[in-house]
Amino acid sequence: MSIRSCITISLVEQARGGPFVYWGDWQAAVREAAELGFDAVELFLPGPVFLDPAEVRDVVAAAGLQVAAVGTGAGWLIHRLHLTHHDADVRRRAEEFIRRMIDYGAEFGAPAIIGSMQGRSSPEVPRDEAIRHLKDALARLDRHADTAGVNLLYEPLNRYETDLCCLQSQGAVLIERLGLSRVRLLADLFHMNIEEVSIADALRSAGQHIGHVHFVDSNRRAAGMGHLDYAPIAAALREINFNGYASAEALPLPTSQAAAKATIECFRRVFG
Ligand code: LER
Ligand code: MN
Repeated sequence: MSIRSCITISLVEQARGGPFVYWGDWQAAVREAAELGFDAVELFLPGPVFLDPAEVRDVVAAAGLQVAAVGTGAGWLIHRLHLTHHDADVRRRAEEFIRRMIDYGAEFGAPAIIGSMQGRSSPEVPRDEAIRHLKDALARLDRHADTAGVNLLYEPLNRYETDLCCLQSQGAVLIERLGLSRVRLLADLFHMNIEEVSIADALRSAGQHIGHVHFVDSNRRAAGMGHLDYAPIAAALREINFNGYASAEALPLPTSQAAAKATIECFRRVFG
């Protein structure tokens, strides 16, 4: 198993207070992540035209790191777009935003993440209809990702953020029923701690569908700062031969630096 470490950097002001370790000065964050020994960074950007991909590639490569993934949640946070909205034009623009983020990530060979952009049911869109919209969009985005030569990460979220897929098994069913070739599951340990009967069993069952892990603790603080037991989680990831990134999507508490340091120490303890 060659599981690699990664840490999040957010440049989305509207997401302040959210679970991202580094904020603001992304170049300093990349350098600090490299000094601490991380393998990669995950970028949460306002959109696809915010940072020149060539500059990102240079700065990240100079630090000896990779871009592991790019988030798309700004489409929701800034533009109020999502894939299951009652307005067809909003759904169309949500898909277009994700398509452009897929292309942006492809500049680094990195998958885009669909988390909050999946949306949820509403009085106008009952859950079965919302699921239909989600399936249709995922099928088209899967083809787009394939053309761009990258995977696409789909993230089941906890019940307070979506009612579409809250379990890894529900995400796996979507992938299998639709025959998606590029979509992989994002296993966020914070959401899983709320929803799964057993985090380790859920990882084992989803198996090869898992493409990325949000490595975080029960309280959404850095790994090691809550009460998750990582030994069975690491054992399950080893069993399924997971060889992607464990990415710290965690609150910057007590500081970004302390959260980053705690994460890499926990990563080494658990996976080293
Ligand atoms: C994004 O990765 C995530 O975990 C969500 O909670 C964002 O809404
Ligand atoms: Mn997450």
